[in-house]
Amino acid sequence: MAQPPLTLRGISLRAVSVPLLRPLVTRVVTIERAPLLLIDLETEQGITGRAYLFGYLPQGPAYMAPLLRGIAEMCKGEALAPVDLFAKARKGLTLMGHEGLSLLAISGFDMACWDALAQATGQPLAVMLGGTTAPIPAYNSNGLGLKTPDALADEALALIAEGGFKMIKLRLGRDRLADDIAAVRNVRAAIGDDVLLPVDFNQGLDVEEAVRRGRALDDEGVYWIEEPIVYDDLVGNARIADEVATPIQVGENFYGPKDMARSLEAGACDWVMPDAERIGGVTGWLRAAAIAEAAGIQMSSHILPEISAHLMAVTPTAHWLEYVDWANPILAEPLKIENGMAMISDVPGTGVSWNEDGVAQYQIDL
Ligand code: SMN
Ligand code: MG
Repeated sequence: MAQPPLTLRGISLRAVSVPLLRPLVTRVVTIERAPLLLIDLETEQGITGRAYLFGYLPQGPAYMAPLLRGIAEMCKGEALAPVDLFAKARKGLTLMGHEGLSLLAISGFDMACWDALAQATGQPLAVMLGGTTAPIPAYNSNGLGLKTPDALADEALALIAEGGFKMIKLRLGRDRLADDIAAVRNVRAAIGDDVLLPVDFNQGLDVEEAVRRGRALDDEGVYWIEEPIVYDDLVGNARIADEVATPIQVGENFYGPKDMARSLEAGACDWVMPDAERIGGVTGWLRAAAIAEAAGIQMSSHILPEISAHLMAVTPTAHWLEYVDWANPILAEPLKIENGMAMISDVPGTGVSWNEDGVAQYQIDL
């Protein structure tokens, strides 16, 4: 029996808190720093797989670290076959539950495993998975938070100019609908008709208000309406998708491919945008991509742009990569953007490796 080329030795973890160039001001939370958990997965053969997890809360990395250590301990000495180790880690955590933090930790472990395996084959992950490193359409999702509507126009133009982007995302959910509409109109007046403008409510509305605001936005030419209400109200989301003409976009809170299947079954969205860190890493993403293909639904990505670019390269219904620059200060080779396209580098693996000076500057206790 042919064996996978690598054996798991262990993992080491560090945490950083990186200041955002443009804070993310949303309806539900303001994020000024990116708390990241950096994973180095060591193998007996000397190859190190790397991935990072976005922690959401300042204490997020510390919540996830013990689970990751436990998974590594469980799989120590095993052949590095990511699909098998994914199943083993899930099984090992069954009594705690497969979703929530368990799945974030499994996803991080899985991403680092695939990175190591792709490095061992000498190929970029996208190529190892059977795709190419052709450029991936990306939108600039930095900034454009809940500022006063007047302050948004200059920022929108700067975001487009940064990488020749053809799409930028605006956060909505001000107290008054009229102020949200003013924000959309100010940005649209600045960027012209050719740049796509999706909006994100970050789960901030109730169903009635989402239908009211969604219908008002139907006349404003927004590209999609993201997470209008709490992510797990499928019935509510289905009503909104029914009553609002603009495509409803959800998925950053899908805990595994099954959540995507349930959401599509319920008619709770028009498009999907899973997050590699919640959908189950590379292993979960590939399964979700098959579900989106079977349903004929466009699939975008949520944050983690470096690994997501490789995944979008093998996603049959690939739509838009979400670009954020949050990890750039701690990455040796940040993802490059040219003419609004993410350029996948030709280095073996996912291309994620650390800028040790940046890590030292922003490291926090774990
Ligand atoms: C978002 C919110 C909070 C953290 C990361 C990203 C946002 C998005 O919903 O889709 O960009
Ligand atoms: Mg969102």
